Amino acid sequence: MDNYLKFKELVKEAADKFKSIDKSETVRIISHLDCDGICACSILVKLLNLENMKYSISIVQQLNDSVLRELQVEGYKTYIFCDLGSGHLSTIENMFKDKNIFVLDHHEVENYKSERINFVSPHLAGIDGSREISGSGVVFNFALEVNKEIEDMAHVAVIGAIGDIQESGGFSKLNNEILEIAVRKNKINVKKGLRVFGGNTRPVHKLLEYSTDPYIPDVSGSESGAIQFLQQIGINPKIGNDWKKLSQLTQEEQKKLAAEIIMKRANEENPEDIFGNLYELVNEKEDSPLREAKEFSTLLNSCGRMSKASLGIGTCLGHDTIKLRAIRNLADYKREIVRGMNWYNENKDKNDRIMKKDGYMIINAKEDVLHTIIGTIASIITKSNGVRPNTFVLSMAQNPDNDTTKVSLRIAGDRKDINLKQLVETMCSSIEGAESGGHMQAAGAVIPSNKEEELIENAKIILERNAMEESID
Ligand SMILES: [Mn+2]
Repeated sequence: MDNYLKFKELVKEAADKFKSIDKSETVRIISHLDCDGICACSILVKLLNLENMKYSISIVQQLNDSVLRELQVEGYKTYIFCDLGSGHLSTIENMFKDKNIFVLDHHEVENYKSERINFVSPHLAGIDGSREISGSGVVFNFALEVNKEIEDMAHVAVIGAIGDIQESGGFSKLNNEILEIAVRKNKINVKKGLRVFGGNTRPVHKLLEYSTDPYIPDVSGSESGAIQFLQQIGINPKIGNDWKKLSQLTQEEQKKLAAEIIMKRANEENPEDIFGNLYELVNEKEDSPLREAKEFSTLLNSCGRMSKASLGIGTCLGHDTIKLRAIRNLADYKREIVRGMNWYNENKDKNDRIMKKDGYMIINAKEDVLHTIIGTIASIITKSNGVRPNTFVLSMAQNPDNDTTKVSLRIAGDRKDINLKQLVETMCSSIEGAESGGHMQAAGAVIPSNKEEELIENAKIILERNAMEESID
């Protein structure tokens, strides 16, 4: 059977099981903390609302034994895991013996054949879940099979896919089907534009400074470089006392800017690679961070990371007052990131908390940086000036439980041949109680805090070896 038909078949089977749930019971939903998980949860909540069903929600950063144990004692009849669970099928099946379990996910699947779980995953149908469909896309397909009115939430599944970086010059088949529904329902308008983040909300010079993909020589990573560049090409970066936004440039200026960026990128591999699709949420205000799908996804991520996932869910469901609160929360999140970067800059030349070696860097922020922010800080560091391409950045921060430590691994540049998830797995292999996860380009783990030193020792050996391999070839 065709892979896509097979996937729809899986969706239908699970949806049929869902339809037989007694509407008087409360359904337990567990979803992932990131943008995609929040979108997936929102679509499911909308479905349960449409079906007049009751629910209780938890949003978690990762599924692990202690989370599962807490859920197990709650005594619900039906549990739905979305955007997570694929790596825990055997544990779930063992712990939730006489429960009605749904796992709607797109992550890599543990090698285990479940007998009882209603499991929907693109991987079961031979479809690549990292690229072709997100967790919210899986939930959307499932929900569509139960109630066609869920089409009104198609844009949320598109935002989820964008949050999981599944858009690259367009979408592949399954995501594209969802996008087409969102366009037909007048939720999203696709247009071509400069592929820079924050066109409606950020000053032009700032979005040029922060643009690392496309990379603009002498401009990316440098505020003064960005302002100079605008002045050189005859674009005044200011309007009165305010900085100009991209949407405030005239058509003429926008064309000029695009042409000059291409010129600057003359020595790059694809200098014209500065245009891409912009996905506009047509019902949001022009200058809102909810107007453009990539920014919307960042806002949802910020809700999760500031432990305010419910604001993200309310935003996806279209509640106006909650949207305003989510936008305010985005400002708090940005402040938290600035605080984290300040900590990094104050400590980067001291050796006790930030260890800089040839080809790698190990940061232990302990409680000085929020555990949900440390991965983002590590990503920003990999993109900043002064960090050479292919440098590994391993970062750690204390979790709020005070017993465990959050670990993240990133790499500067776009080296595609190295699997960070595997490196983290290897670092953790000797550490009892460690749980690792992630993907090729961004990976992480949670370890017992009393094993930090052991992890650092392992990391030194592994990162040094991989950094050396890099310098040989
Ligand atoms: Mn996901």
